[in-house]
Amino acid sequence: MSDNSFGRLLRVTTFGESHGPAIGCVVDGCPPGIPLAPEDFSHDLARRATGKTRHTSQRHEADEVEILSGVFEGRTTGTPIALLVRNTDARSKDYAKIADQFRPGHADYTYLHKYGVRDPRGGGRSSARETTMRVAAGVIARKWLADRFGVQVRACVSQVAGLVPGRFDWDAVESNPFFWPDAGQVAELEAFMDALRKSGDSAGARVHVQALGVPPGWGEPVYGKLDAEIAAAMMSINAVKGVEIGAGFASVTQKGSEHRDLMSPEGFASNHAGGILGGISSGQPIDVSVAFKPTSSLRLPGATVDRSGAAVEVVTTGRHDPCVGLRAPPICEAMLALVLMDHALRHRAQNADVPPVTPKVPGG
Ligand code: EPS
Repeated sequence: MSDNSFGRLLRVTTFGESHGPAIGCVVDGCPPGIPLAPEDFSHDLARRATGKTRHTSQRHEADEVEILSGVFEGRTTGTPIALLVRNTDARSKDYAKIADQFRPGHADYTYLHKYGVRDPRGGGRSSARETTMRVAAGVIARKWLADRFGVQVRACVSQVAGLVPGRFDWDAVESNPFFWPDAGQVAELEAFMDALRKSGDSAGARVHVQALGVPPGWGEPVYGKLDAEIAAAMMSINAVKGVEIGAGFASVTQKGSEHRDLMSPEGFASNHAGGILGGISSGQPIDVSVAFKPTSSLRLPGATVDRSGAAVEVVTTGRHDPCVGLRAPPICEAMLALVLMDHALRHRAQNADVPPVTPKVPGG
């Protein structure tokens, strides 16, 4: 396994398994002088955590971050920042029965083909537990982006199965357990999730993640396009099956006259580009939409094979998310922030001396 790192100038490496002693990350390339304390991580880690409501996995982790290196007297030193979170509530016996079976739709099957060995406890490295460390690393990027550029990154759940918000209010998002932008639909979502959980099945979801205040110019043509690296970052999150930037697949049926975002000295008239033109940020909000598949660990019996190739029926018990996308907004925010910080540093390295040559069209 060699690709456990991402980013060029801001390089993040994560390690650890769901039922190992701990998970962790190393954030290398972070500029010095950023105030950083263990409590800075608490808010975003709690937003992502299991066990906060009945609608997620009931595993209860403390998710306390230990800063092992890279910080002295409360500030980053420019050396690698190592963060550790100990696993405190793993229940490996839940996995004993299926240790030699492959859950249909799960990475069990491909991990074993690839490595010839796998850690079946809690899905090992393929568990969504790993996303804890992405969120922790993302806290550093969010701080730096906000402090240096006023960039804000936010996300909401914009679809669960067939349910879509009746209205879109960012102020509602953090006040309900679904990161849902329509407070009037929370009761309906609760009823949906309760019925789903009782049925033993799972549902997919869509997450909308947005960055505000990104200046024009970030992104590296041709093979380091900002949208390409955002898409790769989102696709690296467990259970992600699709990513759209701006109008995304709706671009297929739009006419050019409809898709182009008209410009005037007052601003852009629309944002079908999702804030990225030619792989470079335009100064408009960066809009990304991410599709999460329905969780594959189901207590509903399903046909599969075991390690010897024999047909068996698999039943997965234990503490699983009926809709893993419900915990994904902080993960998508973190990945977007990390990609943006990496690109801000890359842009600074090459182009810090480029003077302003044309007025900025207000991005909105
Ligand atoms: C997960 C299955 C469950 C979740 C886990 C993700 O793990 P376990 O069966 O080991 O309790 O609880 O999520 C987390 C622990 C977390 O922190 O996100 C999976 O299969 O991906």
